[in-house]
Amino acid sequence: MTMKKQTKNKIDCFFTKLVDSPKLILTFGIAAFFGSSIQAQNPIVQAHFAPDPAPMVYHDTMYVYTGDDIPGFDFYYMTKWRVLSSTDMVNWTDHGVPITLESFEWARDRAWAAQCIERNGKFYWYICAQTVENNMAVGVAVSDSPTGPFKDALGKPLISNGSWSNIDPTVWIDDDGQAYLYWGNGGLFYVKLNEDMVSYSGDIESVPTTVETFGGNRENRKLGIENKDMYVEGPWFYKRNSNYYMMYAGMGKGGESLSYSMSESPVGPWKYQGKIMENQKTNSFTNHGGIIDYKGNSYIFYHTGLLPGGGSYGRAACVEQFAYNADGTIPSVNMSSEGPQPVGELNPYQRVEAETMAWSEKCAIAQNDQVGVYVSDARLKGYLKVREVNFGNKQAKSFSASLAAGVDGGILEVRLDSVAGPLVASIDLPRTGGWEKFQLFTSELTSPVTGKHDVYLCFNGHNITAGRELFNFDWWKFE
Ligand code: FUB
Repeated sequence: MTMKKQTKNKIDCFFTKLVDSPKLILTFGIAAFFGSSIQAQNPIVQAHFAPDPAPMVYHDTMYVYTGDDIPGFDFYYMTKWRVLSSTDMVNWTDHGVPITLESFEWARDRAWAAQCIERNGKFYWYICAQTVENNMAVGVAVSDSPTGPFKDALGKPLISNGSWSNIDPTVWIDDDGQAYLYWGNGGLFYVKLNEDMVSYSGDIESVPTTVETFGGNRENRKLGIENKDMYVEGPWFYKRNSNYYMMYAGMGKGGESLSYSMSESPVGPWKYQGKIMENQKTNSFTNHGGIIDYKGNSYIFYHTGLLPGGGSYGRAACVEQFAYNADGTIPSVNMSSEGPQPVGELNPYQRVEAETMAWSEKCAIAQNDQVGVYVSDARLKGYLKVREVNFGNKQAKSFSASLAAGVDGGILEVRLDSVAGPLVASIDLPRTGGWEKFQLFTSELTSPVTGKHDVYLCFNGHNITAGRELFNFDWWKFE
């Protein structure tokens, strides 16, 4: 792992030089990638960092399990894991932080990549973290719900053998019911999980990462063998039709690519297929992805360091739609700011959590025991954009929102189709008795609303300085 850190830092520096200087290029790169943030859809969450996205589909909903980067440190300093969900692939609901390092008594640091899977109505979230013995281990938390609460299933790691390679678990249950857990940095390993999903049978198997199987490995590089790729870390194991796939972080020019291998069996032999996603000047050395089908489409999740304030240690989840080739191979996929097309609509006549949004600026996400997750720290000129809101022909006449403000002066404005679009409702907030004392406020609409719109919930205020917190926001609905 020391080697990993050194290697990463070395290449990070190279990459940073390549991309960061002159600063203009980076600014241009980010602007070009995001386009105008009004149009942008990637990264899927902007209120915080969310690296190492691991998708899971359950009951018609796409869930994405991520880490949480804390930029400002010279390493992957991470302390918690997050969950998001979507039913339309453009609006994402933030479910906050169901587990942290404290959830695992044996864990000390480095809350790194993880993946969750459902079996018999229980959800198993495989995580990796640094142990008190100072190596990396894989653990598992269990819950009755995809969003928690989760609890350490074992009170000790599931995979722990003193190695620094024990990171990035990925799990798949095969058609015959046999579950496989793969993981590994520098090398690729697997065990056969027992039906309880929290124990395994047999030995830990090591998978050869040759030029033929995974495009090569670190040893090839050390020997000076010319490779275009190699297995680095971040495996993502799954089966589709009769093919088994292993996507992983490979090595691109100046940073990690997403590469893949295929096999006719869950345990290999693997055949290297090439790169799906080259490192495309994402301002992050790593890439870490997941692939999944949802509502008849195929999606690849990955991360970049392009969110303002981000970088190699401030990464955020993105997603693209793609189609498999007829023979089951995966085409090369480009990163975009637009992301996928919507595959659903949002009903404004039901309670909509404020933390369900397609894009946000100048706000954060918080949670407490009373209301759960909510949008916090709304600041002047910030907003939430909610896409594909279908008012139908009912002629919505009023708008209600649950808001909290420790001091008055904040205004919540509801606009249609852009931050400068028609103002349809406005709530002038008094003090509610505290920043977590939520109250319901209602505003009549300036004119009835029908049809499909993007709704902008804009943060305004009376004579307020830009940095001041305006209000916290729990949920909204039209009537
Ligand atoms: O997020 C920390 C580590 O960086 C992950 O475990 C790796 O896959 C890489 O993304």
